Amino acid sequence: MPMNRTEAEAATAGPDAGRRKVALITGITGQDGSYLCEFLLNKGYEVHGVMRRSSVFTTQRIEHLYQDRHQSGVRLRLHYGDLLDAIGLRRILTATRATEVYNLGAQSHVRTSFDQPIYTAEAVAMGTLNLLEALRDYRDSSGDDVRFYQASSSEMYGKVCEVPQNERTPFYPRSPYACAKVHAYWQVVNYREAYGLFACNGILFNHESPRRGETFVTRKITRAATRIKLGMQDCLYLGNLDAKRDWGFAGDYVVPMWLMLQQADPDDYVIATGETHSVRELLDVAFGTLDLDWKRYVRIDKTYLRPTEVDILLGDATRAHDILGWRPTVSFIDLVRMMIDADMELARREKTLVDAGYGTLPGWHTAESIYERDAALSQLAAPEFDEVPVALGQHRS
Ligand code: NAP
Ligand code: F7E
Repeated sequence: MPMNRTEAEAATAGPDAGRRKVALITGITGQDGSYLCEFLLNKGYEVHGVMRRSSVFTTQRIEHLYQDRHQSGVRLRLHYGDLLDAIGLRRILTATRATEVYNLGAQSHVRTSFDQPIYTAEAVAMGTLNLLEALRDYRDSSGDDVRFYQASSSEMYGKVCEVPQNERTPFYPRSPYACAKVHAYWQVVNYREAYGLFACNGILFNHESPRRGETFVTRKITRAATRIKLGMQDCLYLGNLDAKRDWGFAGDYVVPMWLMLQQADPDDYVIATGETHSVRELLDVAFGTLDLDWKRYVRIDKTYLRPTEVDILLGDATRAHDILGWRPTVSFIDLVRMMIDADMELARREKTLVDAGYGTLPGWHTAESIYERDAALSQLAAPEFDEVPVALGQHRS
């Protein structure tokens, strides 16, 4: 009978209590990477992050955790690398001697994956394979025990075969992103079965936070609603308002990533809240919190429709409850309010600077930001998508 470990038990007991605690995170600059990094540092881990070289800073989400490497006792270190560079990943493994590897790096935007299918497949599918190969080689040559977490996605269920979805529900991917995630999922299972790698898939349903990228629908809505409230934006363009998602809080969802790697045996787990809500309901809560009627401000732009849509996602996380002892702590309404509060603070700062004639700080959105950038994007993308036989209300198959 395998021993199951909840968070409290895993932190204090068990045969692996004396293991070195060194984590390597790809995608550390992303939403989940930042929460996971925080969580692991609090657990006493030495954390190494893989980040891509960029001409601008991409470390805003981990700025509060960063320590200058010249200080003593530094436990967070960043390494330049890319999932497309297998040899670079192999070198980072040797240099860090990581005991747990969390693969969160990805081109993670579903709509964008229709514009960049090959790049998305390279980063998501081949990137995961590159990392698995680097890991297998590292383990075999060093003899060190390494555990691997893969950021799998509820998008793999796509045109869902059943509601709710659990670990046994068949996949039916509906985007280049989802197809690439299915490939990565099965590579992880195969490395576990073929090479005995301790490798787990976390099949995570949508999770959001104030750190969510601003082009995902939750953050796009909370950013716009707060800016509209302060008179800094006058409308919001969206796509399919009927889609339903099982939205949870990202801070909650990094806990089971770690828990999966503390179990006696590797396995795959669905992580979800067990509630689903439409984009319309999201609009009701977000704008309602600010005493605004979203119907006055929201317009439909078909650029944001997808050639193939995922209509409904609803997860059944019974296995994670029973085996990992994990449950979400933040409700849908509290999540949206948390994001509204954080974005209201951002909008107020933005407005203060604009009113004082200073524009905004670097990296912040100015008056010609989300609204006009999205409008510009839609002009670029519209002709291509005109040819796709989807229209509002007709895109469901
Ligand atoms: P995110 O905010 O978009 O972050 C993605 C991260 O991946 C960023 O740090 C990005 O770096 C990095 N990255 C992109 N391409 C890379 C490459 N070629 N090599 C190395 N790093 C690369 O995504 P997230 O919401 O934190 O999600 C984390 C992971 O969970 C992703 O794999 C996503 O597909 C998956 N997932 C997310 C959800 C969700 O609801 N959030 C649900 C299920 C699964 P830059 O900062 O340089 O762009
Ligand atoms: O869309 C609809 C859209 O882009 C949610 C990623 O983290 O979760 C995420 O993928 C829904 C879709 O997330 C707009 O059509 C309407 O039905 O916020 P999203 P996603 O596609 O569910 C999964 C689990 C992942 O793994 C992914 O990495 O909202 N929607 N209007 C819109 N979506 C966007 N982005 N923008 C709109 O204007």
